[in-house]
Amino acid sequence: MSLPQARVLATHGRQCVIQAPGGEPLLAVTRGRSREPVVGDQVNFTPDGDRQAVIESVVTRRNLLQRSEAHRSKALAANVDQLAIVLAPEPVFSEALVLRMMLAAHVENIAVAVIANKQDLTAAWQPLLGRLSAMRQAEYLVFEVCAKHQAQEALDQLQPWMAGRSTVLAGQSGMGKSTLVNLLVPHAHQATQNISLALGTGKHTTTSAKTFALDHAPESWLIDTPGFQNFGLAHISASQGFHAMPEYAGLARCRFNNCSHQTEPGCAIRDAAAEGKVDAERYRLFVELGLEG
Ligand SMILES: Nc1nc2c(ncn2[C@@H]2O[C@H](COP(=O)(O)OP(=O)(O)OP(=O)(O)O)[C@@H](O)[C@H]2O)c(=O)[nH]1
Ligand SMILES: [Mg+2]
Ligand SMILES: [Zn+2]
Repeated sequence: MSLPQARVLATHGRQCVIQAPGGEPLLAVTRGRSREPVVGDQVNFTPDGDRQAVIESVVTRRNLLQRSEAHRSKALAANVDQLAIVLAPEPVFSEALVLRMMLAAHVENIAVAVIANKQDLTAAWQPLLGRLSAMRQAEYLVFEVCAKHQAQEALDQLQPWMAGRSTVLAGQSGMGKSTLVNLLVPHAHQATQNISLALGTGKHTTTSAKTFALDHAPESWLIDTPGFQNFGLAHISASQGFHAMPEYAGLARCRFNNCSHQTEPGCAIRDAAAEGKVDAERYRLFVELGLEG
């Protein structure tokens, strides 16, 4: 007999909220030594009384968006179609972190778009435009929105892109991820916070990943995640990283196979950056990652 399947909407340690197609959310615990579920996982479960369930197993994942330090990895979400990296001119965003998220997605075959938010901060917006154009040149889809004051314009841009897909919103704290969720999912009621408050206490307003169904199209899911200050890529090798930079795909090979793309003669990336064929800042950030192997 096959067990019913459900989607993991949220996790709190070994406790999860799961939902079977057409069903109500259930509070679930994992049995024994089964793999720890991640938001976005499909799990097989046994119903257990009113609104409760036991997770028996986790279905093999199509992909896993994660960050990792040498001895520790942190899963963000599984079975993801696309990652929306949310950035804004305030608080200051780090393009190094943006690049790290991009690579973590690419190596798992997760499509990436950038949502540049807080377009109303006009003075700070201007300097951002050059970077957005560099991202577009690298073939990223870039949305420019003002989630707070231009709701309909933001919805018009984002809803078609999110239709029928599972989208993770990720980015530093205070960029406006939860504000976007509240826009796209009117019943979400995700807490959002004043920037000075959030930074003053060093706290993130959103503390764990949570999935919402988008009503405007079937099979559309949105996952809000907590902000972060670092995003380790210990699980990504130098060569995987190279192949995860879309703008490097058409370049000639470097003279040396093990080129670190820094000082070696005949480095195809450095030459392309010097000639303006690829963005020099993204090249600098890529080398700075120091990926090995
Ligand atoms: N000026 C302006 N402020 C905005 C905009 N969108 C969001 N904000 C504000 O930015 C602050 C942070 O927004 P959140 O949605 O809580 O940010 P978050 O990315 O979810 O932050 P964490 O949960 O900590 O990761 C809030 O005070 C929002 O009101 C916008 O378009 N313009
Ligand atoms: Mg949030
Ligand atoms: Zn090179």
